[in-house]
Amino acid sequence: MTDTAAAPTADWQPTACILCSLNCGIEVRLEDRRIASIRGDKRNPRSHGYACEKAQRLDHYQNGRDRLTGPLRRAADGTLEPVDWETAISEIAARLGAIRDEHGGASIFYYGGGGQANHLGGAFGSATRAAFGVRYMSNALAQEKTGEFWVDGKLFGRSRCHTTPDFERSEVAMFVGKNPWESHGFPRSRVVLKEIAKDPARSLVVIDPRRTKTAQLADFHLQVRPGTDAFCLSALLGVLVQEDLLDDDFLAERALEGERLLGVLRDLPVPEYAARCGVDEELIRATARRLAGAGSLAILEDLGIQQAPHSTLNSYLEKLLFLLTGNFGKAGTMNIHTGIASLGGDFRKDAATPVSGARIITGLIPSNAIADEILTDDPERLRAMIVESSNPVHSVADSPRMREALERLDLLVVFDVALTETARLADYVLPSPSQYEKWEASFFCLEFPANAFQLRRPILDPPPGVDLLPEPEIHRRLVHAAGALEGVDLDGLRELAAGPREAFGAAVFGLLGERPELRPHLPVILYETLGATLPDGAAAAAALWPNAHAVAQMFGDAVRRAGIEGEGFALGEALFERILRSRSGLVFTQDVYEDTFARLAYPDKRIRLTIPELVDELEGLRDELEVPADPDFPLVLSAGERRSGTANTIFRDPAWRKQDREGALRVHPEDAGRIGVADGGRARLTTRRGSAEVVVEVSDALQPGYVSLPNGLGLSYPGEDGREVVAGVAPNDLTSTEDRDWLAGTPHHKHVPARLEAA
Ligand SMILES: Nc1nc2c(c(=O)[nH]1)N[C@H]1C(S)=C(S)[C@@H](COP(=O)(O)OP(=O)(O)OC[C@H]3O[C@@H](n4cnc5c(=O)[nH]c(N)nc54)[C@H](O)[C@@H]3O)O[C@H]1N2
Ligand SMILES: Nc1nc2c(c(=O)[nH]1)N[C@H]1C(S)=C(S)[C@@H](COP(=O)(O)OP(=O)(O)OC[C@H]3O[C@@H](n4cnc5c(=O)[nH]c(N)nc54)[C@H](O)[C@@H]3O)O[C@H]1N2
Ligand code: SF4
Ligand SMILES: [Mo]
Repeated sequence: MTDTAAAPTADWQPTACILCSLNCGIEVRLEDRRIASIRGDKRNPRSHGYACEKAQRLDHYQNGRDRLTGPLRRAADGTLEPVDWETAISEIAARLGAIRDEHGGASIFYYGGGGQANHLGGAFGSATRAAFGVRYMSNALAQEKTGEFWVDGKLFGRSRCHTTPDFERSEVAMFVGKNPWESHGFPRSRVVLKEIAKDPARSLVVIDPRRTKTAQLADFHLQVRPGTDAFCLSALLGVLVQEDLLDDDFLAERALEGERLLGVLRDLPVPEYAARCGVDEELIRATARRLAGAGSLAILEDLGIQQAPHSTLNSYLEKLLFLLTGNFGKAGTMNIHTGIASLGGDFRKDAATPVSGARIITGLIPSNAIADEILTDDPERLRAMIVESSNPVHSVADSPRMREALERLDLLVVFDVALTETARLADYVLPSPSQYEKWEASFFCLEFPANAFQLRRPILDPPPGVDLLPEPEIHRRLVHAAGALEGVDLDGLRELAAGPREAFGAAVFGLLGERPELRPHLPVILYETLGATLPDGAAAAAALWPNAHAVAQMFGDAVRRAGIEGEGFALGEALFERILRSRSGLVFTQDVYEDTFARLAYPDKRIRLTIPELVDELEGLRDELEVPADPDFPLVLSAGERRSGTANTIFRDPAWRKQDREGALRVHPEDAGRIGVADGGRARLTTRRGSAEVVVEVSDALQPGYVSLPNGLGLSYPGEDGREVVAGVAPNDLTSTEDRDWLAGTPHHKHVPARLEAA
């Protein structure tokens, strides 16, 4: 049920937590400008009242001391000075235009477009990119999920055939390099984990080198040696094939091209691979049998394998576990979900970056390749960059090199709410109201069978006296300053928008048919026309109107099953109206399991099991059974562990963290003992890239030889006295851009060779 009928109580206002991709629905109560009380919103159709403890700290985002108050420009003396919007926009447009005219739009790069919850503004980025001929773009997905997307594309025919686990209903739930107790990743994570753990008929399987809070609940914890998942996963698959545990009926009916893959798995030396990954062979066999015997199995992989050696191969092997056992397209298994908008790039034909030839997947350049594309004299290099809602100086591998690259650019424009590490390097900083002060939405809509979306309305005004513009308005101004909408009769369209929608739609789509170059500008055109007719200042939501119609067209039955009525155009309109009115969000599609098969993109609706490039890599694992140790860097550092005290760089104030203020390096007692450092003591951590002093937390949840640093620390933040303080270590001061997957370019953040010495 949605909440259109019941209005929220006067002082509790529905919105969402913006700290992770779940965007749990919350209700908040304000005291002056402070977010004073927060509770889970029971009406939210995804989170049903669930929220974790981090949401209680949201005021540290809303009222951070380093929030920007107006646009800034780099002055001749190198400092950032205040500037008015008109000057900033016209200068940026002139400079971007000049770079495009001299070097081509391919030299201007766009990065970001939304963090964990602010994707509405990013939807307007297509207009700015088109206005300046921008060709290359990327975002954080290109340092985690692009390998997985590539695999989806090969298995299912299209990288947008993305599968989602149904843990609510699964008999066996499996997590590979994923610690949902801390990082969530599916709705009501902790509630569901506890339910599975306490039910003797259900099992929890975890592959993680650490005994995480999730692993503590597990029935099967495969505590792999760091970076050896390819051996562990392929040994599990080897057992399935060799012990004849495959779902032959499913494979015969739904899959093709299995011969080569199954041949390799049949010959795979399970005992040697078990030894290589450090997991008892009997545990691997027992786990494989449990997976195969389960009535339903759902699996979630994440950074522990995506940001580690054999990243893309790992994603492939993970997916084979559920495919070979037939756990696909049924309750409690893996299904292909609907979506409200794409989070990827523009899906152009460019297969590789212009300078280093890195593979572009779903339109995104690997984050690790960015510096290579700038720090070169190649005439094709990137020369200007627009960063929107992202902090790449902090979040991309090798921060010092990223900093050098951004300094080398002819122009850097940064959209943000705070003076971040990246904004400090900008030529222009363009500030926006916070996500609680404007219309916003997250496009992380990944659920099945009920997929939900929430359009969030502002719950307070921007602070008095500040000079901020929401991202859609910044894009609109840039696009006009570039002259990209000249000759478009916006007044005429605005008049039509006040009348029947169908006539308005015909006019807009007629225009795009005549002038296809205007298509990327649709969000801005709608914002200026349809937007003016929407209630409560919801102009930015006009950008969602074509999405509502596209969803209605692609998934009409699923939309109607969600209780939205109509046919054709009327269904799209009804969905759009419901989006505008449902303050706590709505279920926009209600799927049936057969939809998963219908969504396969190969015309014959069959899965392709063999991915030749990755089967080659799988065969090559035999050559990696012996790995020589590096005496200079005997440890493996996991740089960027999610903890209850981390939230990417959305909270910049270290005071939000009640414990673990500096983000301790977790170390096994044996390693701590060897270098003579006690719990709470200090040590020096060194990698090939850099060195940092860390606080040590001694913990036997790790294995010897393995140390782990949290993500999101090492940010510069003004103290009470206004002086900048840095708490903890920025993980990417220690990582290198060349440590990446050969195929997708995803970084090996979880696998950095390191050494530790007493400080
Ligand atoms: N609290 C909190 N939650 C978050 C975030 C946050 O900053 N803080 N960030 C959000 C974001 S952007 C993301 S992408 C997700 C990420 O969510 P996760 O992927 O769950 O987060 P991590 O802790 O980075 O990594 C998961 C696990 O991988 C394990 N690991 C490390 N090396 C290996 C290995 O070689 N093999 C295996 N199998 N496992 C390994 C680690 O021990 C860790 O437990 O979290 C989201 N949720
Ligand atoms: N070493 C290492 N590096 C990692 C990881 C790791 O595990 N280890 N994890 C990687 C992963 S999975 C991810 S997702 C990335 C995340 O890294 P980034 O993509 O850089 O994202 P965030 O840290 O979430 O930063 C979001 C930015 O958006 C800004 N912001 C918040 N609200 C608004 C708004 O309304 N408007 C605007 N314009 N800006 C806003 C915030 O101030 C912040 O600067 O980091 C990656 N980097
Ligand atoms: S951090 Fe994630 S799981 Fe926790 S309340 Fe926020 S959105 Fe929900
Ligand atoms: Mo992420």
